[in-house]
Amino acid sequence: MLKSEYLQRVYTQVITRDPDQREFHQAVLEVLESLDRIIDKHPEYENHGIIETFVEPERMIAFRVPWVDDQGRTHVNRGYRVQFNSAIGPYKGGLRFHPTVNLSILKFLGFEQILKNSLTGLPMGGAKGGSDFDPKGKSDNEVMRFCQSFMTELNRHIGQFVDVPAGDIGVGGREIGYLFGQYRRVRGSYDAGVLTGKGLSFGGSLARTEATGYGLCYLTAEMLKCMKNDSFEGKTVVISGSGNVAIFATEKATQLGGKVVALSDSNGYIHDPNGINLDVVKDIKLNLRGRIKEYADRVPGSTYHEGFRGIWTIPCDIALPCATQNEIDGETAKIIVKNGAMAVAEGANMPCRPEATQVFQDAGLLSAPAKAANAGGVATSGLEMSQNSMRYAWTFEEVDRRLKEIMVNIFHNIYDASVECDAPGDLVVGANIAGFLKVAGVMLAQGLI
Ligand code: NDP
Ligand code: 2IT
Repeated sequence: MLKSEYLQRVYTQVITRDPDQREFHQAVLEVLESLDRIIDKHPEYENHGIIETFVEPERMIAFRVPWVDDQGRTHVNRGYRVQFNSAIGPYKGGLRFHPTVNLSILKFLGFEQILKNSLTGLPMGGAKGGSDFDPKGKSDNEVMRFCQSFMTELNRHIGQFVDVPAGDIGVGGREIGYLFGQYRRVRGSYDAGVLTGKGLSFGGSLARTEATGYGLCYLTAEMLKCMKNDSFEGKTVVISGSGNVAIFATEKATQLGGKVVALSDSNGYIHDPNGINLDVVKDIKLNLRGRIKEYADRVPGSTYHEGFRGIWTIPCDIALPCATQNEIDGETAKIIVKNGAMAVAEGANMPCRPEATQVFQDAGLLSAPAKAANAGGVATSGLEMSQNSMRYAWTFEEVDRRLKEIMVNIFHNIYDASVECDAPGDLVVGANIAGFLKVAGVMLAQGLI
């Protein structure tokens, strides 16, 4: 129950309007609980209807995506783009291709993206899109035909000054390439800044591929340094997932002196007490598009276990969930605490259920929320847009330096916000409030109501 009658009313309306959108409710409630601490100081929010406006997307686009498989059969998927908030810049956020995609998932992700993008300090609004298409087991040609059909519809809704999609689960360099090719074809114009995560030879930014995982570790390192006078050095790290975020989090955590001992996919997890051999993982996942199980066949001393949740029974000092939403529940969190972890940082979006975050906070673990911890991906997308506008490309070192600076700034901004609203060290509250104040201020200044 929220203390503020206004916030409770808004939350009740969110539930009543879309009773089935559980993930969206969860994301909204967490933010409203944080705002509950400051709402009395801001009567202008209620007077101008800011919160009820904030929780409603500016626009939701849904469309059919027909495509033909290699056997000549027609399939029809659903495509979406949720353009949530464009107060501080063009809509920006990833596309997810996964069978679980629906409006609840995309509204939760788009909502989180508004605050995340605000925290980066770059001028980007919030959006998310995608499809219930499953790229797993599809040939390159099938993925290409799907992407072409998807973009044939999406192209009219996006643009470098309008809405700039990028990757997310199931959408990586291959998909962005096909999507960009189709955009260029149907528009007859080379608008490099319309998508981010592009290939390096057609407007992509160096370090964008690495950015989310690297950024996660930069923020975690700053948190460890400032809040515990500690570092990754000598720490055991468990990372869930084995996709883009997990792979580059493993790379950076290892470079910073940590030992990553486990990775997973939706079927199961591998445990390698000697420390993950990332070359093998990259070969399996990036070259062969294989399953994480194959790691145990290739690396002596490692083991594979069915079921992705079991990864959290492996003791670690630092837990970096990098797979998907709600993978850590309260019970799992208790196991992580019991095994002696000191910090959790969310690489995935909303991987911890609210009960889990509560368990971590009650036990005194450092806990970095996704909208801050994984903001390095979209921040570097913002840097890609800057480079596209300049028609110029920075070096890897230059982009990486800017990424690191942004992540360090985010940590300090959210930490300072937590102190200012009387919840020192509660980075969930800090991130929600710091992200929100900026967007709400702009909504008021622009008279968007
Ligand atoms: P990828 O598609 O590259 O990898 C996803 C990984 O998560 C795979 O190992 C996948 O396993 C696993 N996974 C997906 N769904 C589930 C599920 N339902 N249960 C268990 N495991 C699952 O995606 P990313 O690495 O890009 O994304 C991972 C997370 O990071 C997502 O939450 C995404 O929103 C977030 N994120 C991504 C950013 C980016 O720049 N890419 C930026 C910020 C956040 P399997 O192969 O078996 O499906
Ligand atoms: O969740 C995210 O921040 C992303 N998937 C990256 C979005 C982007 O526009 O780079």
